[in-house]
Amino acid sequence: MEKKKIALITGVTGQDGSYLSEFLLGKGYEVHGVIRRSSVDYRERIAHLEGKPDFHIHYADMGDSMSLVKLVGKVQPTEIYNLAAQSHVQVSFDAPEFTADVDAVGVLRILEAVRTNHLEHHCRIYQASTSELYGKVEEVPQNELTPFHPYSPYAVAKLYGYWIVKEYREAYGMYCCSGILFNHESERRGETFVTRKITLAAARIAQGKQEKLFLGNLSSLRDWGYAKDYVECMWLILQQEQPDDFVIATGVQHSVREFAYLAFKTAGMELEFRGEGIDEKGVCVAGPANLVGKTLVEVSEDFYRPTDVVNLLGDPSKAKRELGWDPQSTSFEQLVSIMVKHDMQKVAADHVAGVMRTNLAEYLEKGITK
Ligand code: NAP
Ligand code: G4F
Repeated sequence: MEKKKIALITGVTGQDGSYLSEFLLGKGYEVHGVIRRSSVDYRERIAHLEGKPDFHIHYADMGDSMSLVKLVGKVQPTEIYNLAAQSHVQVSFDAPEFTADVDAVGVLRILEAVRTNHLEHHCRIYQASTSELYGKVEEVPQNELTPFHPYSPYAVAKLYGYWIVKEYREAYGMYCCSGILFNHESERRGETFVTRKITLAAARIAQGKQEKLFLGNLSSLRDWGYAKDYVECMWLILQQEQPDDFVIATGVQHSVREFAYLAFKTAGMELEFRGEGIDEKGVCVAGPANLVGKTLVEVSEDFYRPTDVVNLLGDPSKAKRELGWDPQSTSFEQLVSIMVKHDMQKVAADHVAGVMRTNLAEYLEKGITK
């Protein structure tokens, strides 16, 4: 009988960690997730998995080598998916040292935990690399050979992660790979990333629980895919004969403005964008009578970054060819629709906690939440 595959997932409470756990459980894996100790247990995304016989969670921290060494020794994983990170680009400007510790040195800690436990030839490692590595892009679209030009403390930290994985592959013959993933979103996306911030705001505004949405650079371009589709690639990358790095993207690009337009339209409000730069506004031109003529989207300097990555478009040809992965299985329009429909229901169900939500909306409006 084939030995059961054992996956260790760091960042299991995150968007990708939760989808990947579901995916691997479906494939018959024993799944072990790493959570960090906090005074409030935030496990909303994996609550439905707890109690399943093949799903286990453990405390450890990417900043604490000892916890990682002990955990890898205890679990004896056959595959590690290193998804844990301080993953917010704007936050990395406020907390660059923490970001470097978790997103750069954290990767090294995982690799060394595997070596310390003498698992380097038994355990395959997936590293969550990112399109942010291309940063101030040197060509469009970006593929596996495009030069990197990181453009935030987050991207610089992730660049170390990318290179240390490559180094351990060559120096020690380890099976470790990077997935260079472009932005992927979902109804589980953190609420301060631009897509989720927009879909939640559109839902709240449609239901009279928020007046306005403040955003930063509306012209920024992204290649947005659906997170549920992308976790399959993480797994496929570790099933190849030889370890290698892959760009995972849809190959389709849209602006933040286009995302907002479609999200508001899906929630029943048509926007017309007027003005430019910091003065640009999204005015409601069709929809509920009480909203027509109102400015629902404004630009705030609070959401501009000291340096911003503005032109990401991935070329997924290699993943398509070698992994047999379909980058178009969820279209941009379907993604926006999934997120808006989910958030319309969530906001409607949240009315019990209405006061709390209204306060959150005020925070969002005043620009406190990035
Ligand atoms: P996410 O939702 O922000 O999840 C990040 C996870 O990392 C959370 O589980 C978080 O735990 C955990 N974490 C943070 N610091 C930690 C620490 N010191 N020790 C242990 N765990 C820690 O991110 P995501 O969107 O799922 O992304 C997953 C990975 O892919 C990240 O590495 C991200 O940088 C990378 N990536 C994401 C995208 C994207 O578009 N989503 C694209 C390319 C690359 P808490 O719940 O306790 O905070
Ligand atoms: O949604 P974002 O914060 O995502 P960003 O910076 O692209 O990072 C995400 O994707 C990366 C992959 O490329 C991951 F590595 C990373 O972990 C994370 O998951 O911002 C997208 C764009 C930016 O250009 C930003 O300036 O949207 C622009 N934007 C405009 N207004 C805004 C806002 N971003 C945020 N978060 N909030 C705004 O109000």
